[in-house]
Amino acid sequence: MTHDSPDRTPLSLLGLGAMGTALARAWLAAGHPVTVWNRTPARAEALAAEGAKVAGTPAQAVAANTLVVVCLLDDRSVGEVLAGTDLTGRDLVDLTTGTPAEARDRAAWAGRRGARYLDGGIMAVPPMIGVPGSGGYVLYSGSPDLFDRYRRALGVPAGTAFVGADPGFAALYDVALLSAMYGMFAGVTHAFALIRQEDVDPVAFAPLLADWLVAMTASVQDTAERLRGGDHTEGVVSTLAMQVAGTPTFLRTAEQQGVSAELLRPYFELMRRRLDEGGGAEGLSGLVDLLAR
Ligand code: FVH
Repeated sequence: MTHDSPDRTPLSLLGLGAMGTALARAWLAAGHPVTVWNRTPARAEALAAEGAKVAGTPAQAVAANTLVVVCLLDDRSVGEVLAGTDLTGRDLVDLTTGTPAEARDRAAWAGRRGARYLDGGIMAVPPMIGVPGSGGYVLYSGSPDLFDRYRRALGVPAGTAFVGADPGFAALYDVALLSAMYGMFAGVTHAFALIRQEDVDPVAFAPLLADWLVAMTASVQDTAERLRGGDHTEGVVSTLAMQVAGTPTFLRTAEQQGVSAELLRPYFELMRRRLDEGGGAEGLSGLVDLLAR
């Protein structure tokens, strides 16, 4: 295959939930021969009409192609679905969300069955799949050879980012990114709750909130630099002592607005603990070490 020729690597895809279906559609649209299997066969019907071959069993799907992609509910369902299949010589790409430990175990499990393994963490929702410029991408870790071999095919549904030979890293990065997202969602929930008791239009408030969050993202890089350098006081402008002193205002405001502080309180308690341990001159990066003990 030359660099310019289209990549039409045939593949099998097991799991046709919302994400699996979107993946199958993207590969079919790009001209890849796709064999699909799903526990509930009806979910394969529309794809068959779009050109997919439908396998009757997981074993048949695995036998059909060297490249085997699974996108199932969880790691347990991956084990169940692949249990009766012959993975010898197969290149297994697992796009099912799981923990780093599950990914490492699954990689070893696949290796004992004669397969090479690449784990994937999908940073996209189904409508972003197969849409150039959507911003969606998939984190990959595990066999670098496998990633290089299938780089172009894997790049069809979404962008790709290889994050290391340790098969657990894609899941680690995936969960780390999503955990940060939930922290942001928690803050957004509290902010909207605060204004909800008043005559404030949430739609008018939203751009202020979104812009503020974007402005604050600079703190991510600052935190990373301090973690790498090992000095949590380096270049700190807003000290932990100053920030802890301000927390009663946040709690009193919540109380006055009739809003539960249950989302804020755990973070404030962590800040207080670090301050009590002598971290008053630090920024918030010191909380990472406190949490990671
Ligand atoms: N959808 C999303 O927004 C997120 C985006 C980020 C990545 N996640 C992960 O992707 C995996 C698949 O997600 P999904 O959206 O396709 O999930 P569902 O629509 O719920 O489909 C689940 C499929 O798994 C099959 N399945 C479940 N349990 C079993 C089992 N024991 N044996 C065989 N198959 C099983 C299910 O089959 P069926 O119910 O249609 O028969 C679906 O094919 C997932 O890890 C997300 O966390 C998606």
